[in-house]
This record gives sequence, C-alpha cells and structure tokens, in this order.
Amino acid sequence: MDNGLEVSRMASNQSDLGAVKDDVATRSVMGSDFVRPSHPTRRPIERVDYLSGEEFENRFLKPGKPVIISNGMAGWMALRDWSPAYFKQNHASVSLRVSCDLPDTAVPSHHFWADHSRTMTMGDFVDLIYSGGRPCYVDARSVHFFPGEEPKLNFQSLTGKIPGRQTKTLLWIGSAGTHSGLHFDRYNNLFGQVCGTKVVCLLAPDQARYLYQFNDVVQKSNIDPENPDLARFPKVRHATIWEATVRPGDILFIPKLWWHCLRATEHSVSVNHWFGQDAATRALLPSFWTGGLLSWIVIARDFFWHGFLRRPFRQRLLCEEPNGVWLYHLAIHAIQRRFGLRRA
Ligand SMILES: O=C(O)CCC(=O)C(=O)O
Repeated sequence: MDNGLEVSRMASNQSDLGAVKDDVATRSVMGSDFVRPSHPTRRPIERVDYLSGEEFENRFLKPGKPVIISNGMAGWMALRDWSPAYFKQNHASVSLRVSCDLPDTAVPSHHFWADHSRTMTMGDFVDLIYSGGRPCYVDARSVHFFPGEEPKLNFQSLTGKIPGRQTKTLLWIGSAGTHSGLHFDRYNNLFGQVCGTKVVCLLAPDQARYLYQFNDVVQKSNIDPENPDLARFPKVRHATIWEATVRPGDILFIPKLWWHCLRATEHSVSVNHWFGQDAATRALLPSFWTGGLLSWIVIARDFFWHGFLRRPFRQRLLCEEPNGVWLYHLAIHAIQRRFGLRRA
C-alpha cells in the first residue's frame, strides 16, 4: 500500500497531515508498508481573547468546535467572589452530598458512589479540602443550592439569543487532584474556571473507536488521555487529543458529544452551563455502535435485570445510571406517551 495514502487516510481523522507524518512509525506487514502512529496526536485547544454572542454562535457553536475564551468571565462577580473559602464563609450551613476520599485514578468511574459519597455541610466540606487529605469533590451541584449566587454569572452574554430548552448551571468545587474521567455529555457546555487551574483534554465524537468505552455506560472511556496506557489500549495511538490548561476567568466551550476530561491541579471552583438543544437520542447511536457486541449484551442485560425487574444496581462514581436502565425508562415513557398516559 502506498505510504502517503495511508498517512493521509489517518490524517483525515481530524488532524493535519504534516503533524501526523512527524509522529508515525512505519513497518511492513505481508510485504506492504503501512504506517502506525506511535502515540496520539496532540493539539492545543484554540484560544481567543473575546467573542460576541454572534461570533461564538457562528464560529464555534454551529460547527461544533471547541474554544477557550481567555478572560471570558472578566467583570463577573463570581470571578471576584468565589473560592472554597468564600463558600464556607457564605454558605457554611448548606447540606449537600459530596464525594470524598477519591481514588488516585484518572478513571474514577471504575469505583462506586456508595464507597465515597457522604452528606455534610459546606463548611465541613471546605475544611476537608484544606485538610490536605485525599481529593474530595462537590461535583455537578446545581448553583441553586447556594442562594444568591446565580446572578453573579453571565453566560447569557454568549448564549442569549441561542434557542433551545436545556439550560442547567452546575458547580464543581474540590481539592487538587479531582479527576472527572473521560466522558461525553449530550449538552453544549460553557465551562467557566473561576478559581484554581485544571488540565483539560478533549476528543471529537468520531474518536470513540479509539477510546475503549465502558460496556455498561458507553459515554465513559477507560482511557486516561493525559497518560494513556498504550500497551493495554493500543488503538489510542490513532486518536487526536486537544489539550489546554484553564485558569481563573477562562471559559471553555465543549460542544455536545465531545469527549472531555478535567483534572484539577489546584483547589478549584468551576461552573458549567449546559445550554441550547441537547443531542437527539439518535445522535447517540454511533456511540452504541462503537461500544461493540459485549456492550450490547451488557446493555440488554441491564435493560431486563435493572430496568424491567428493578433489581438495584451499583451507581458508579461520577456517572449516570447504566445505559440499559436509561433505555428502559425511555421505552416506558414512549409507551406511556403513545397511550396518552404521559404528556409529550
Ligand atoms: O470539572 C470537572 O471535573 C468535570 C466537568 C465536566 O465534566 C463537565 O463540565 O461536563
């Protein structure tokens, strides 16, 4: 096979040709040369200084392209006020579920909620952050848990005219060392870094075939994109990983269905805003397809066992319900709507 042809086939996979050529190892199989990257291709996430709502929509949202707006939170009261200490000072008595004593892994969803979940006050939680113990996280808690804080944000300056019914604003407050694990969501995401720094890795949706998805939750990956184990997960060599560090004031746009993971390198406060139209259920089909046969069997089992028979399942850390359970509820809701038992 022509060497150049193979290189360009791989390069069409999101990357530009020149860089892939730099990264490849060539070897011969059955008398024909073929080219195999020795490690994933890495790219910086584009940064811009400023974007109007219209520019954001046309240049990034519509094409589904990630971007970081440096200092995108300039002038927001949240940037001025928020830190772990601020939440202790102003919301010490708020009681909420947190995750503690987090495992030292880039794939936290290999572990289970029950072993790490506690309920405590915000005051105690912030003390835990500063105690210097294992990482702990208030992950994906609605900003509404903290009265008076939502008006300190201004995501509307970017999303104001964008139609859609989904908006949700979630806080992520935790110690250095928290790790989200590589996953994707169905929502367009504006991720504001308020305090501390985080390392971010993103991969386009078409990279799923290199990402060794979980069998029971196909939107989760077994890969650590920062430091992939190429002996165990050799296909990751073909992936293109977009990287950056987000700092206080940065806003990162993560398009829906893009794989992402974030690791806090310092004690951190972040806030994300899901907005616009979420991905339709049929847009998830390619992820189920790349999950493969074993995954389909596991999902069918969970549909029947945990969905239909309602046998309890163990909730994974930083993870939704198993896909089989989600599909079961989707099917039940569709049947109820069909027979007028539920509003559309
Ligand atoms: O910051 C994190 O740890 C995770 C954030 C995330 O996964 C998200 O915004 O969707």
